Amino acid sequence: MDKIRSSEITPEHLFVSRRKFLAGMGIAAAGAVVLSSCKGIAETTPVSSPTSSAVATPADKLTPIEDVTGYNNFYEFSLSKTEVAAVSQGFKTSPWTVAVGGLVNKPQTFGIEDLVKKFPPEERVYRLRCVEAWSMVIPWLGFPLGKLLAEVEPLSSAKYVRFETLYDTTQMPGQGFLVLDWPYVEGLRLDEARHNLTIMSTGLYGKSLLPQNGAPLRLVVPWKYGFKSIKSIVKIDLVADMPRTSWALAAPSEYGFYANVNPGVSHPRWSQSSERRIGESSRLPTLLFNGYGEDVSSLYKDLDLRKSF
Ligand SMILES: Nc1nc2c(c(=O)[nH]1)N[C@H]1C(S)=C(S)[C@@H](COP(=O)(O)O)O[C@H]1N2
Ligand SMILES: [Mo]
Repeated sequence: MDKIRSSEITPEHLFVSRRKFLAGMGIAAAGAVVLSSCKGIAETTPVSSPTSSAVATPADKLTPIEDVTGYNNFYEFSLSKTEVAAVSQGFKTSPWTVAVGGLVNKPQTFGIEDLVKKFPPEERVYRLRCVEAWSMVIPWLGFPLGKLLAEVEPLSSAKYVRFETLYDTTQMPGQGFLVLDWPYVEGLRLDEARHNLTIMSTGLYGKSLLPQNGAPLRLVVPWKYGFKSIKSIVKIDLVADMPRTSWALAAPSEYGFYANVNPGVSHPRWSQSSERRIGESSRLPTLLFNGYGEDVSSLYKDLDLRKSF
């Protein structure tokens, strides 16, 4: 991990809700939050072999697996990217169920093994652009979220999808940190959730996900900043109103609900016009919708792209 200089890293949370910080520390002055730490790799289990994807893959070089599995944002385990892997080692991902309900005809709870059997993983090579201005290229395994949503038959009143990560303070020490309200919550508009590029990932580089990448099941939305791609999901609800999502609640002036990658809209504390590609030496220009505009821009005809963030 020595390729990655900590001086280049701008943690998402360095601005932390003052209210929360004060509440947690019981003191009257707030500064930067102290980061914690650790490291290692968890065991893996085989997945059924992927079917090929109809989706075009980027020409970009794949990010080395060591970086994909060794440099992570997963605050439930650690605020230090290089320590998430070790702290999350041994995270229990079996048995695991995902309850899909809310405004649907057929609410159902799926076991993770049944999901993988029902929707054989396809390989999707996507760019992942973190809001902190670094990026990776990851060969995911997964299935379109739309297939899962079709199983539960959303009602016409359903307009959004709300996702929740596991809440288990015995396994996730970071859920004691006051950076976010736990469990981590994310959301999509229903048309975004049904878009073919939106997948539920169960693996990467041909293997099951490791805990640090969101095992056993995480969302991947390649045209949005990485924080939308919520990890270790246990609950999915179809809802009528825009969900209140974790980052948007913690710092509403910095993280919006849409969070579409947009080089033209700066983060209040840094530019989004370029990005550091992990494992590569030079910075790259950041692309509108992370380069997926041809596929997704039609979803945003009514959004003002000067402030879509
Ligand atoms: N539950 C949960 N999901 C999460 C996060 C998190 O802290 N908790 N971090 C997000 C952020 S900021 C990014 S950039 C991606 C990183 O995914 P990766 O570590 O698999 O590359 O996961 C996202 N999903
Ligand atoms: Mo991120």
